[in-house]
Amino acid sequence: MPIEYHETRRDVDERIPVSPIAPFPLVSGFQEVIAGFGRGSAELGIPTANVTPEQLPNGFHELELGAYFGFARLRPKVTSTQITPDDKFNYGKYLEKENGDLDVLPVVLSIGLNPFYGNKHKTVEVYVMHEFHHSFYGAEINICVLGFIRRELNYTSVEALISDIQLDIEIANEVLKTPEYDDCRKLISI
Ligand code: RBF
Ligand code: MG
Repeated sequence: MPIEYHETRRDVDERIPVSPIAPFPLVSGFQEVIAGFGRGSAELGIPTANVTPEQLPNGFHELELGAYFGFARLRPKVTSTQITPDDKFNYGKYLEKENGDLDVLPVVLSIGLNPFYGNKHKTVEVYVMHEFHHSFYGAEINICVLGFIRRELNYTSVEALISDIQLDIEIANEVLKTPEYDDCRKLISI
């Protein structure tokens, strides 16, 4: 049987198979949410949770730079540190179960050097498609990567970057709701 693919939207789009194909699914295990450059929320309106690339398991290091999609699940980090509401690092103390913050949530990821910003080192960042009421630096996140959307690009304007990320998000949502991908939630649900 030949492999079937979802339709592509842009020239740069990779063909996404109707079911995940190796090396996917790739599960990260719980990773600490570190501080990024702060541009995600401030400049793009697309806040991302960054993790340390070197801490990720093997399969992640071989991934091409670009945009990916999958699911992720957050959990607060157990700590004896006293946390006040003004602390930047709250270790996920204010994640709310009732708001669905601890559910398996759809994500898009950027693995890259962000040529638009000229980073020197590779970053791995996750945009979680969910409305949080608080930030969660220092919490832990388990990421399940399910497919490659497109390679990393440079842009001439921040608007062009934002509109491509928005299309990445649309593509991810469309594919993740199909049973073949939705079923992968269980890989990180407990
Ligand atoms: N930055 C780039 O310079 N080029 C890209 O192609 C690119 N793709 C992205 C795709 C997704 C799904 C996300 C969440 C981010 C992407 N970014 C890209 C990274 C963006 O520059 C970064 O999130 C901000 O600089 C905040 O660190
Ligand atoms: Mg970030």
